[in-house]
Amino acid sequence: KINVKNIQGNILTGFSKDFQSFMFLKFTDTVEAKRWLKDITPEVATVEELQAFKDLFKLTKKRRGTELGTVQATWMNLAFTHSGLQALDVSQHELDSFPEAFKAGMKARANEIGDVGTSAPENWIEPLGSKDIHALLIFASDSPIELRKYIMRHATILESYPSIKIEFLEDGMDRADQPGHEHFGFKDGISQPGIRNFTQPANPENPDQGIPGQDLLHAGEFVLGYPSQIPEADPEHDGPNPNPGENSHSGPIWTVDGSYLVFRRLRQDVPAFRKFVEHTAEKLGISKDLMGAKIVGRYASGAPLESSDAQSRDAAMLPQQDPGLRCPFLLDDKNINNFEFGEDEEGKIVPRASHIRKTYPRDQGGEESRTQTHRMLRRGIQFGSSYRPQIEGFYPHGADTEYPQDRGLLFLSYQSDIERQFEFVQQSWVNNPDFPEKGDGQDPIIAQSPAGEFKMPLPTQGGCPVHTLSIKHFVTTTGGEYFFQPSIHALCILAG
Ligand code: N7H
Repeated sequence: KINVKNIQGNILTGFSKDFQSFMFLKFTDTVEAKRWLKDITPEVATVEELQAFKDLFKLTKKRRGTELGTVQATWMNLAFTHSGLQALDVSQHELDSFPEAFKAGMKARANEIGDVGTSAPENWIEPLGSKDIHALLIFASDSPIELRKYIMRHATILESYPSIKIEFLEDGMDRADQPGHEHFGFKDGISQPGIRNFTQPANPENPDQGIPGQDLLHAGEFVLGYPSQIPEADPEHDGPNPNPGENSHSGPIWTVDGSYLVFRRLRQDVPAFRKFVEHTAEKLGISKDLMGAKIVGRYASGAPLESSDAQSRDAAMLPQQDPGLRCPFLLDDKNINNFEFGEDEEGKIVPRASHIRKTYPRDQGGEESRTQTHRMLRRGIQFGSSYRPQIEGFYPHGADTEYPQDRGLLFLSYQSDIERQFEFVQQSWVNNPDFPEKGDGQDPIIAQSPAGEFKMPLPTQGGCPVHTLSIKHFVTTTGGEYFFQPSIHALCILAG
């Protein structure tokens, strides 16, 4: 049974709030840091609280027939870096027992995950990646005013603890002009792994239940102390998993019910991405909509390019216009994630190096259980203002005069093993030009090399030529860190 009272809410339920802020703290006095922790632990929102809110929201929506429910909430969650746990006086023996990637921090893992060139840590925004980052407070709210008030309250609490310094504050928000869409214009936050004994499974007899295509994984993939997809006896095991694994575990015993959080500040070059899509579409004689979909694996509306329906599997006849706009049912829970890649082995419909296929290849190359050991719960949110060429034409320095092109994604993912999940995906799939097949190319959205190749079979009536496109680098890492997000019980232990 999942301990919903003990697990922080953003991990399993997800805040899903339009306004979120991230406050990075440094501790310089252990006793004071522990006192502060004791003070704020009662405010940390749990899975149980978030689920109760969701149920209430659904109920009001049903009653009022509108999503504009009156129920609103403001929440806080809390995580620590390895140096933060050290500053809280965790014993050396326990500190040593954490996994390598977490101990090293994201900056030290730059070579493993390909943060090179302009994405290299020496170009990151200070103090992101430095050992001065000890804790991360995540605030989330439906209302920007409530969020501000709540942050001010916490800033006031911090005034009574002068040894704790606010090192950095970053605001994230859903795009007002295109809600739910990231800055390149694509709907995000669609495909998430389901969790056994937590997520409602899809029911073929009742389409209102669950999301078809969302497989339910063992909770230990995302929270420590539960069965995982991998038998513990064979940590290298990457094949089908006949038996649920032993309880996933690493680090001290109090890490049970906690999760590792990967935070990445990813800047997106929207004008360059748009130009690339336009020029390439024109060169290949296809629409911009289809070109974008070939790169991402979904049209901008979120409509999947791949279909579960055999009749619409003619790769040469893919819609040129985004079908999600005309046929909103394609975006229903029933259809939006209900596909595999197995019958499109060659990537004629969804190129094998497209973003969603690289980051979760589903049944590519055989059993899906092989890829299910590398999943993450994504909790990202946008930062910066939307790119508006009309306005930026009037103001040569862009809409935001101080940082005209600083917009992108605050990527957050939860997993129980940073190396096997986030790092593996980034290194062995995304950045690897030979995955899944030799020469397929790199992920055109998030591969970190300055330039790379992207192989795109484009079926025409005459055959299926493979186009090898040279892709530039549209996403730059401007900071990041690995955190551990403890259970409520563990917060009490850390507070002493
Ligand atoms: Fe991605 N994008 O706009 O193109 N992502 N992503 N991502 N991403 C997804 O299914 C995007 C990033 C994953 O299960 C969609 O939710 C952008 C990182 C995974 O089918 C879109 C950035 C990593 C999935 C984007 C970015 C991932 C996924 C489709 C950076 C991990 C689910 C919507 C600025 C290393 C795949 C959806 C599945 C989906 C975009 C970052 C991973 C539109 C712009 C760093 C696992």
